[in-house]
Amino acid sequence: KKQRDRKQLLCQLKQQEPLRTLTGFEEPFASLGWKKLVPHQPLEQAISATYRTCAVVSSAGAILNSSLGREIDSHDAVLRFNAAPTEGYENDVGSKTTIRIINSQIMADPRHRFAYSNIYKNITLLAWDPAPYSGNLENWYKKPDHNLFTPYIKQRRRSPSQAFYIMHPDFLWNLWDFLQSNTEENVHPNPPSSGFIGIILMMSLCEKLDIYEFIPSKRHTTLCHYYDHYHDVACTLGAYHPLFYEKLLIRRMTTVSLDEVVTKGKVTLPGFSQIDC
Ligand code: NCC
Repeated sequence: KKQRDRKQLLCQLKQQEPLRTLTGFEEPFASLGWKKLVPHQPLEQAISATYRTCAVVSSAGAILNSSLGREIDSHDAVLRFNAAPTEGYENDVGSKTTIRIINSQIMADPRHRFAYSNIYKNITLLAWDPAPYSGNLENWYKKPDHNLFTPYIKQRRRSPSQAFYIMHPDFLWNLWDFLQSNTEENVHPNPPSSGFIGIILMMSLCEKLDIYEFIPSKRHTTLCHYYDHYHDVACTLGAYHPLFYEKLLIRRMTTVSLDEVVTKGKVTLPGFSQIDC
């Protein structure tokens, strides 16, 4: 079977169902009063205009000593993940954060101090939780992987003007389908990583995105995160998440020179608005 080429992959992505967050109009959320709880404007509209340039900053240990901070901050919007800090790491990762994608562990585990930490304030937040494939929302609401619903309600009440969304699980599984439909091997049935979700999110919000240290550079290391001391190669290659396949697929969609990937750890993708199919 012939593999899709770069252009075909980009078009397949652009033409699949667009980004979807919970609106509060779906059950059981509607009956629970979520129509008033969820921000009125959907995420795509809350962001006033499309960004021209965006940076996606992976949390990999390999970004240490990259001195990419200034370049990252020069983008119109910067996406970061989970508990990844900027303070103390500005030279390598920059200091600007526009959007943060958080998994439900961040909201459910008190050690992350979700309600208190400044890294979750004054930015757009998008949370996700691995609902079962094609599971219905009622079952997910009763039994999320980590309870993100209660902290979401609290945060919405505390800070109603903050743009804070929950990813619709169908969107996650569409991404998984995209991954599997372009991978020869069987992809294990776990949702894609926050990194992959973030790249696709930014393709719908930005004209051009630069992705840092998602495809490992020559600085690659077993150090899991640039901000802690834990070593595990699974952080880069994946265990629970199909991260290895995600990286192969993103690499196939980019045009950047080998030198840029290897020395900088940067690859570039066009936003959906720039792709003609
Ligand atoms: O590690 P994590 O991801 O927060 O990293 C964010 C994204 O950066 C990319 N990454 C990270 C480290 C690395 N060495 N290489 C990378 O390419 C990945 O794309 C990753 O998604 C997650 O995806 O949400 C994840 O979250 C952590 C953890 O829950 C949070 O950091 C909060 O502590 C997961 N780790 C565990 O559950 C132990 C991780 O599997 C995935």
